Amino acid sequence: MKLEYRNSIIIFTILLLVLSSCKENKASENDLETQKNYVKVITNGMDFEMVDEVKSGWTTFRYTNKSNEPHFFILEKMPNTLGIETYKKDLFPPFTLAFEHFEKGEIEAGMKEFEKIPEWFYKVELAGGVGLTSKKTTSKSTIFLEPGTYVMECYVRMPNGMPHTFMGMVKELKVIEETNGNKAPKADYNIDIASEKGITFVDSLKTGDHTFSVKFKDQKQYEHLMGHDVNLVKIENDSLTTILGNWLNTVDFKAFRTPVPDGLLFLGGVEDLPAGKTGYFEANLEKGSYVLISEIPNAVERKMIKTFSVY
Ligand SMILES: [Cu+2]
Repeated sequence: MKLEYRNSIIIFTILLLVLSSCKENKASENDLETQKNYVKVITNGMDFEMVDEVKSGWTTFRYTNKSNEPHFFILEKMPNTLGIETYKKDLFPPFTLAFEHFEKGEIEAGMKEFEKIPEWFYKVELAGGVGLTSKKTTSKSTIFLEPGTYVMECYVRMPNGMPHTFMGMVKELKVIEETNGNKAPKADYNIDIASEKGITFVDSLKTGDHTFSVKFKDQKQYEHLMGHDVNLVKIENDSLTTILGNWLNTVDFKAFRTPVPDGLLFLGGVEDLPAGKTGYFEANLEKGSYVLISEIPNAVERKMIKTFSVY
């Protein structure tokens, strides 16, 4: 009697599993996004809504920015076994205090706060991410993720200078040993980025959906303590390149703040990767003028900008 009862429970459980997997299959048939194995990341305000853990390997992030501000996220691979708690405990106090000092014009006092930054911070590896993405815009980037613990953040600044990191745009992502088996995407166009040569890309291309590979020929640390990256921006006219370059100079404490200058539409890209690595991003391009630009100080002077047209 007992055994029969157990058997019927097992059968019932199996039936439920079969039914639920049918349902799942049906859902994925109707949803191309699911079939493509995107890791969905959504920002509603000052947040990253997403899973806490992914498998290692080639990973496509589909970033939907539903908010009214531009955002991005960079993945920072943490040293040893450190995670988000250490990140917040050790970095939030010195950084927030420093930014409060800077806002009051107290540069020296602000710099003094940075001396409290612990040693481990300098062992963090920048590991790619999704480039700047305008409000109400979706962007897609593909990055190879090694197993480990990552912290992702967006440090676009509030109108008062405070980076979004301290407003909630910071999240831990665990990448497990098990691989997802994904292959690298096939690129339609390649972009080279190097500290001396700058950004190399074609002068024009046709409208439509394109996948771009971004090859990091080298990498270095600039004055803002980060490396170079590639952001795709649609610009209303060519005179906006200087304004864009100035806005992206985070060494200027007044820069990188919202609201963004008019006439700029950020369409994603690939955040800082180490030398020799390649990242990918996808974009649907309409007719117009575009630039690929790096979020580094003096990007225009450093040739870390490439204008191109879409016809
Ligand atoms: Cu942000």
